[in-house]
Amino acid sequence: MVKTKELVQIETEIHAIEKGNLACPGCQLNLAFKHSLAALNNNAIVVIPACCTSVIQGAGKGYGMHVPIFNTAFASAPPVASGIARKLKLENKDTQVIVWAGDGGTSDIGFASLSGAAERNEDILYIMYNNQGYQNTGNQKSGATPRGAKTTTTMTGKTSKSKNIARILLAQDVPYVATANAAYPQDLFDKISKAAKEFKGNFRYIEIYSPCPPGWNIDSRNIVKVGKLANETGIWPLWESINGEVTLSKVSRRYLEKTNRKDPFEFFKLQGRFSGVDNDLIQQFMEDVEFEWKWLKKYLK
Ligand SMILES: Cc1ncc(C[n+]2csc(CCOP(=O)(O)OP(=O)(O)O)c2C)c(N)n1
Ligand code: SF4
Ligand SMILES: [Mg+2]
Repeated sequence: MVKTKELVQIETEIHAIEKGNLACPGCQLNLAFKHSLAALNNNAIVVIPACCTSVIQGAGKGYGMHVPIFNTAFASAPPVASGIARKLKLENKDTQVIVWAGDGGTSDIGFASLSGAAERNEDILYIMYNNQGYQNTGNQKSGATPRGAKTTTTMTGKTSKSKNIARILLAQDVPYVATANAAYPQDLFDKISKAAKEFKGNFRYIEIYSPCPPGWNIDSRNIVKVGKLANETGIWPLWESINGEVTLSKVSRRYLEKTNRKDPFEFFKLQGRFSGVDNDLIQQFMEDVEFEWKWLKKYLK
């Protein structure tokens, strides 16, 4: 795993996104973007469907991103990226083509074209940053919003289970699939780097847990704490699948044993989106989490 000192050194020299961009204070997608692009030495072309990242990239000269960006309509990001990747291949260029998309653009509106690009095994690294709602347009629920979370369209808490896109793509035999978390930059850096180097030429998918202070109603000073608690409570396990072989990532291994997990109340109490929500819904959400672990245990190498 990349060492903290090494990562700091790399990110001092390579930063894909400038300070003073338009992200809200504490925004985790912003950090996730920086860590991901640093892992690629900024050698990437990034295709972005409508989302918060379309907005934060520019407030004028000197505030933008240091990588070429194609902003696209929602469902067209994977086909646009496919075309760019094929053209780069014809020119023998090694630049990595990324789709960088939100959870709404991935699990709902862009899902058909994502699934199509995976089926064609396009040479794309698809990264979904998961802030669990349509945050750019004011926190509406998405397919990735967890059960129990309040959004502007689920005002007393979402009653259905979230979609698990990583597992859906495993069913499509995508060669590299992983979950990550912006609060664990070293793990994220290593996964992006591995996906880019070892699986070049294939479709790859990484999903990054990216807490959002206004959407989740969290004090931005607690944002990394919430990200870490998602792992420490077992709510967001980190794993990767290489050609269908699933392994738990180092930072999540000890939480396979339920008694090692922190009390989920620690996680819920820091987020306004869960406050006042019926206990039954919270209970069902925790059952969803157990379902995930049951699946993991079945498939672990
Ligand atoms: C077809 C279409 N429908 C709706 C919109 C409005 N819109 C722009 S960004 C966005 C939210 C995207 O949510 P997500 O993909 O989760 O990214 P986030 O904003 O959370 O970063 C919506 C609904 C749009 N641009 N195009
Ligand atoms: S709304 Fe959330 S995801 Fe969007 S820029 Fe603000 S903190 Fe980041
Ligand atoms: Mg979102």
